[in-house]
Amino acid sequence: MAGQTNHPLRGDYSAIAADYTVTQDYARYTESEQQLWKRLYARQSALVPQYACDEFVDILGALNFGAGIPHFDEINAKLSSATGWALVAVPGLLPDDVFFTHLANRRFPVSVWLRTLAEFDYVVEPDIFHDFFGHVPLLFNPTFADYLEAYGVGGVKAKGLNALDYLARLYWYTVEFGLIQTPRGLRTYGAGILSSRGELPYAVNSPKPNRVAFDLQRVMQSHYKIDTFQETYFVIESFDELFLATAPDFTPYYAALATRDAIAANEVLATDRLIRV
Ligand code: HBI
Ligand code: FE
Repeated sequence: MAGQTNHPLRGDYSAIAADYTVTQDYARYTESEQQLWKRLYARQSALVPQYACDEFVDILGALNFGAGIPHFDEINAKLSSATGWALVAVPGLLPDDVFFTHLANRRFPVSVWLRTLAEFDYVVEPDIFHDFFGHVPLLFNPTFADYLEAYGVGGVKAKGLNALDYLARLYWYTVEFGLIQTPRGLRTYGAGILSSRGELPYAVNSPKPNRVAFDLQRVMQSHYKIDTFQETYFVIESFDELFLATAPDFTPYYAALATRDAIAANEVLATDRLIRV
C-alpha cells in the first residue's frame, strides 16, 4: 500500500535500519494507550467467535494478549517454535519491495504506533492493533504461514515483472479481506475484517456484497476500494486451497492478465460462482 498513498506517512521513519525495522521501545506507550488497547481488544475479541474462522479464534484465545499492548519479544518466543515466523517492529507502511522481502523471509512487519481514541472505529494506515489483532494469530497456522511466505517470494519476483498491482489485489482479497467456508458456515480470516467492528458482521452476514468463489486470476484482475466496506469478497474452501493456488510460478498468469481489462470492485461476471448467505 505504500506505493498507493499520496499523503505523508503517519509513522516516525527517522530511526529505521536498512530493512526499515525499528525497536519497539515499549516504555513509550502511555497509560491511556494501554487503556485504549484493552478497549479495542475487548470489543473485537467478544465479536470474533461469531465471525472468524476457528483457527483464528482458537489461537487468539491461547495468546491472550488483551491485558495491554503486547511485547513483540514475548510473542516471538511462541511464534518461532510454532511456525518459524517472527514479528519485526516497523514505523508503518513499507515500500512494497521491503515488505515483500520481510514476508519472503518469514518476518511479519508490525507497526509500533497505536491509533488515537478518535480513530477507535477506523484508521487508514495499519497500526499496532490492526497488525497484531488482525494478522498475528494466523501466523501460528502452518498452512497460512506457508502461504504468506510464498506470497512474499512471489512479490519479490513480481517487482521485476511489473506485476505488483496483481499481487496487491491478491493480498487485499485474501490476507486482508478473505472469507472461508467452514462447517459452521461462512467465516473470515482477513485481517482488515477481523480488526474492524463494522465490517465483521457486514462481510460475513450482509446480503449486500458479492461473495465469489476464489479464483486466482479473477482476484488478480479485480480492483478494490480502500475507503469503504468491500463490494466483493472472495471465498476459499481451505487454507490448503489458497496455498496450492499460489504455489505455481505466476509469470504466465501475468502475461495472460496483461491482455485483459481489470474488473470493477462491484462487478459480477457470468463465470463467477456466487456464494449466498
Ligand atoms: N507495509 N507495514 C506494511 N504493511 C502492509 O500491509 C503493507 C506494507 N507495504 C506494502 C503493502 N502492504 C502492500 O503493497 C501489499 O499490497 C503487499
Ligand atoms: Fe493488514
